[in-house]
Amino acid sequence: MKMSNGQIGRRVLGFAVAATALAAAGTAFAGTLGQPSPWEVTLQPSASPVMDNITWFHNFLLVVITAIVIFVAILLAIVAAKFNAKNNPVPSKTTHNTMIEVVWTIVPVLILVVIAVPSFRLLFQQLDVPKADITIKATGKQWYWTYAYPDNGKFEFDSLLVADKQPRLLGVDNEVVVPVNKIIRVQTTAADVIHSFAVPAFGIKIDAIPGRLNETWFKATKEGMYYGQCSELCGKDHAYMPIAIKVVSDSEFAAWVEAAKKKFASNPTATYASIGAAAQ
Ligand SMILES: [Cu+2]
Repeated sequence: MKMSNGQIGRRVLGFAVAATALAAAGTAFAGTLGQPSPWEVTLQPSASPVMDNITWFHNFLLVVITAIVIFVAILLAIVAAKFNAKNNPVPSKTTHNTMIEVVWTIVPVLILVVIAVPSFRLLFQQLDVPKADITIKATGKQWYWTYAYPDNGKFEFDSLLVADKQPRLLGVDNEVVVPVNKIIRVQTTAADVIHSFAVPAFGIKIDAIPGRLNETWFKATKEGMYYGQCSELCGKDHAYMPIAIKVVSDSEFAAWVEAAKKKFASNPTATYASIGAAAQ
């Protein structure tokens, strides 16, 4: 199919308008803390030091790749315009240029080093768990999560999707509750197949693997509700095992722990609590 210049112009204009609209929508709807928004194209707003750094690193890389893409596109345009068969009928026979070969080897290496330094720093921050104030254990099951609080009375409860609760497909019956500005260590495992514990606003995503105990951490810096989802294909209801974390003040957390100890004491699935009690 051959297009006229007018058609090409209109198509390019169409793409530009669509891209601008998408970017504008992204900026307009990027603001909901703790949950996704319609037409969101950016990362969710950050609520932890790790996510602050992930967001910074993402924006930094966006600048780097944009500069590289523009630079390469300009070079390609120059080559296509100046050195096509019509404009350059007698091509140069040059095969080597030491200077340019050194530059196009060294410069990409330097760019990679500049990217690697903050990248490794971020990896260490994510994987090197600081001294934790509270540990919670999340066990992935087909298709819900079970949470245990070994430091706060050893109770355990299941957290299941509630179909008509908002936000849609994220609301659960029993939310995880943690105090604000405290280091929370999250240990993950699974009872059946591999699941993955992910909460975008905290910048955490870690596999929950049967027979293994993985760990990660977060420090929520703002009170509120935060939602995540299982992020490892785990069967037919993979999309229906959300993660809901409520971040509250220290006193609210203490009150919740007291209530939860009673509420979940008779939980028939509370194997962790019963085994823990029997062992003592
Ligand atoms: Cu899962």
